[in-house]
Amino acid sequence: MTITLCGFPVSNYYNKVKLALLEKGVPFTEETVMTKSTDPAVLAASPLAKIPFIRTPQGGLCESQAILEYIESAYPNPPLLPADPFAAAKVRELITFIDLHLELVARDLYAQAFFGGTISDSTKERVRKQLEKNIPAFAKLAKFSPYVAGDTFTMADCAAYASLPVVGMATKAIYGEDLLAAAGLDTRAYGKLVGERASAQKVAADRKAATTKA
Ligand SMILES: N[C@@H](CCC(=O)N[C@@H](CS)C(=O)NCC(=O)O)C(=O)O
Repeated sequence: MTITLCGFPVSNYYNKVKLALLEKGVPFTEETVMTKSTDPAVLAASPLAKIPFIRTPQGGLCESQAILEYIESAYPNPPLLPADPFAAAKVRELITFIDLHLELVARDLYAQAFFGGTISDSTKERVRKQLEKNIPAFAKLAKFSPYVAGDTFTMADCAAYASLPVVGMATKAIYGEDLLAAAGLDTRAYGKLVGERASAQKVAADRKAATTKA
């Protein structure tokens, strides 16, 4: 049974899934699929044409968290979730904060922060207000001791390693300060620690190669 990971290695959600696959030693291949595809085969697997999605012998699957949960159930070892149900729920809680309350909010900045576009002052204001509420809330839940959920690397680290730097860079580009750092989150030290893992090194090298090529 093989998995094909579809998307591109610059995407944070693609890299969230890729980290989990690499950490768990799941065999997979990669297929480049860009966003906004109109290919029926892509839309069959990812109806919003969002990446990443995976192809499995049973069919396609999109949404990074659904993919992580599938991988965790299909390939339980090594685990990326604690065995204790409450501890596992706390990991999922962190992922929701990272994906929904930080990354998805900051996403409205990317057009200007990364892609040379322009966003309105009202968007900048709205996003800042939201992030200034959401980041301290995340900081209350996140442990960073040394991993996001505590002493063990979990799937929350796949989300955090992939998305926190993007949130930091986007806010720095738009507001002149990294709002994560401003809230006292040392994501640089965290990134360095996770960056020592073989999985993260592969993700970072592939991201760099894809960026250089583009
Ligand atoms: N909730 C989705 C988000 C995925 C997502 O937003 N992917 C971006 C690339 S990083 C994308 O496909 N954007 C294009 C679009 O939304 O049309 C997930 O967790 O997989």
